[in-house]
Amino acid sequence: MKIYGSLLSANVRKVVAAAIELGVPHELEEVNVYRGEGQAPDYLSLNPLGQIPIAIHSDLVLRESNAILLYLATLHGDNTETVLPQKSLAAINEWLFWESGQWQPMLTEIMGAQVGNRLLPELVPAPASAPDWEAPNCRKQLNFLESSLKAPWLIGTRVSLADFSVAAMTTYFKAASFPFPSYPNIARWYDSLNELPSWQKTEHPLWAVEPQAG
Ligand SMILES: N[C@@H](CCC(=O)N[C@@H](CS)C(=O)NCC(=O)O)C(=O)O
Repeated sequence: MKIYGSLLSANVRKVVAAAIELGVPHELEEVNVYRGEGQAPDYLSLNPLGQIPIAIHSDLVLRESNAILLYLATLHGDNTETVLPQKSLAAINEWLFWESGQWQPMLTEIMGAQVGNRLLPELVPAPASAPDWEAPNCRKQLNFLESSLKAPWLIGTRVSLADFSVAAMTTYFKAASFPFPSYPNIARWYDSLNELPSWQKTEHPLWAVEPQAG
C-alpha cells in the first residue's frame, strides 16, 4: 500500500501506526500539505480535496483516514484479530465515527492556534492565550472519553483500530499543554499508547516537545 502524507499530520500518523501494528507492507510518500504540496496538480488529481492522508492499493484510492484504517484491517497481517476483533466491529465503528464527527472537530478548534503556530511559525503568530480546555463542549467530549477508558484500551484489553483513530489527535497534546492531571484515565491510556513501538515510530519530532516557557 502506498500512503501519501506526512507524519506531521495526526490523520496520517493513525494510518501509518496501524499499518505497522498490522504488519501491512506500506510506503509513505511525503506530501506536506502545510507547505502547499496538497495543491500540486498531480496530487489534486488523486485527491481533489488536497488533504492527507490518501492510501492507494492496486486500483483503490482511499481519502478518509478512518476508512483507510478499516481497509488496512482487511489486508494481510497476523495481527488482524488484535486490532479489528470482528465481534467488536460495531463498537470500533462507533469510535471511528465519534472521532471524525465530534472528537477531531472539537480538538481542532481548541488546539488549532497552538498546532498552527508550531507547524508554520512564520505564518501563524503565537497565540495570545492557552487552549481553553474548560470550554463546555471540550469538557463534555473529554469527560466522555475519560469515563469510557475504564479498561486499558477503548475496547477491552487489546489495542484496536479505535485506539489508533482516537489517539491521532493526542499527537498534538504536548504542544497544546493538555491538562493530563485532570483526566487520569486519558493520561494512563496516552502513556500506554506511547509504549507501543508503532506509536513511537510514528511520532514526528516536531510534536515530541513541550512548548518553550515564556
Ligand atoms: N477527514 C479527513 C481529514 C483529513 C485532514 O483534515 N487532513 C489534514 C491534515 S491532518 C489536511 O490535509 N489539511 C490540509 C487541507 O485541508 O488543505 C481524514 O480523516 O482523512
